[in-house]
Amino acid sequence: MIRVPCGMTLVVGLGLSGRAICRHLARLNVSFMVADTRDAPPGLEAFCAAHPGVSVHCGALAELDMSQAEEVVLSPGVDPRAPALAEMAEKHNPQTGEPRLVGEIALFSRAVRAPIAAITGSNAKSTVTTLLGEMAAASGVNVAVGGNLGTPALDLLDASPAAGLYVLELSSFQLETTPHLNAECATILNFCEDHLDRHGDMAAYRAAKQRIFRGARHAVVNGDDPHTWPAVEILLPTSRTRRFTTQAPAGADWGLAEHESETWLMQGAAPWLAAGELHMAGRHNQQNALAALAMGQALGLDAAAMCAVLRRFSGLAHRSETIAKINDVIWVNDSKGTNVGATLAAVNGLGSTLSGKLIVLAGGVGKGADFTPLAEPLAAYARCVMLFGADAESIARALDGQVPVQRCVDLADATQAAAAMAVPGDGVLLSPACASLDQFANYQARGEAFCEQVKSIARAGKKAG
Ligand code: UMA
Ligand code: ADP
Repeated sequence: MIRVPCGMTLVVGLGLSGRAICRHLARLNVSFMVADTRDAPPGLEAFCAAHPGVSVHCGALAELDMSQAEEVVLSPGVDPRAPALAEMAEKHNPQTGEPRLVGEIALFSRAVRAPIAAITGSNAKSTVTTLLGEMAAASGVNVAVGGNLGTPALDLLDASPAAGLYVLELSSFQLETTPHLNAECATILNFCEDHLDRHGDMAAYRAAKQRIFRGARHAVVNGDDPHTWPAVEILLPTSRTRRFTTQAPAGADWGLAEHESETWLMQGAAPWLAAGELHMAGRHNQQNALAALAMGQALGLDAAAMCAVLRRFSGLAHRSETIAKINDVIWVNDSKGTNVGATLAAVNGLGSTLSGKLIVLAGGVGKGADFTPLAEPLAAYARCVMLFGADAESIARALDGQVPVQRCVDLADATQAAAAMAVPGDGVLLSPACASLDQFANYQARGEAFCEQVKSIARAGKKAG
């Protein structure tokens, strides 16, 4: 057994967050040591060079006696329910009452001196985080944006110490080790099955997300999805809860309604922006725009500046992104569609606009999800589903013969099969409903591989033409 010395902090994980936690503790002059369950975590040598004298344990956490540690700070990829952490999970600091097992965002909320806008949800976090960050900047706020997206939260404190607002995308992994976030404004955008391999069931996944509202001054909730509303034990006053919906809005809610024979983004009876002015496609992105407006309003951002951002923002790469039109077939990269909810939004959004049919490329690591909600929209819109990756068979079983499927060796094979099948008017959609980690480094690598293949199909199409 290796003992974590009495009073020392233990950082678990040497990834992006783990290294940010170490830099933060070093800045605070807190003495710490590091553990990573992998034998050779990436970047180990560089870390040791940057932190001489810091002891690093690589291997099972059970080899550590952490009972005397001041605090154990987990990276988001480390499950706090690991048996080796069970004893620590029960301990609290007698002075502050805070748990001794926390994550990087707990350290962030302890150290931050400016308001936090916190965004979670099963989907749309990155889109809304980016939008809100741009809205704040356009309103003249010195804003720092990061978290699960981009720069780790603790690095923002160092990189932007004078920020007047921190806009954070937060995952359920980060939230489940955050006792009190105390955000100025917090939202759960939507809720669907994801990460069940980590959280076990939907109740635990929702409970992790709900922590975003602890100590929040304002909440923004999805009126169409009660799972996003603060749970009874952390109810906020109604006056500080703003709702967005895809229906016509009541009261001060945000929603969509007809105005001058067009669909508009409205607050109550007040028209803000015609939906047609958005560059982001699909009803789900109109919902995202409403969520960003509701948060921006709660934070006191400038209305005209927020609308100007919405008029120019064209969406992020790998999210329902149209990458080519070849022989009247549209090719769409939605590699960030890593759960059923995202793929449903992409299938419904694109399927309803085509004169032909969809060919959907799906598969990868399903994270324990139930794929049956995909059967009905795919039966309505898809010519075929090209399946690849670890959970291809679970998807095939869930579709239960309602949609033609073709088994493919990998994404490249699926892309070629789609090119051979598509006819003018069709759309080919990569929206895997799964994580990519069985065949790719991450969703970006999967999306980039798809884009490269589509480019070569376009070149071959031109030659043939
Ligand atoms: N790992 C071990 N043993 C360890 C530590 C980590 O096996 O002791 C493994 C984890 O299981 C995981 C990988 O190493 O497979 C990385 O884990 P990590 O916690 O070190 O991850 P970081 O590099 O710190 O990146 C994390 C987020 N990753 C995860 O939550 C898994 C990044 O989100 C985030 O951008 C980054 O912090 C900065 O805050 C990525 C992600 O996939 C994009 N997030 C999930 C999602 O969006 O669905 C939640
Ligand atoms: P996250 O950071 O939560 O993963 P992103 O903005 O990166 O969110 O989008 C992830 C996926 O979710 C993409 O496939 C995107 O097209 C889809 N998506 C975006 N907005 C919504 C929404 N409101 N509802 C469902 N899916 C959405």
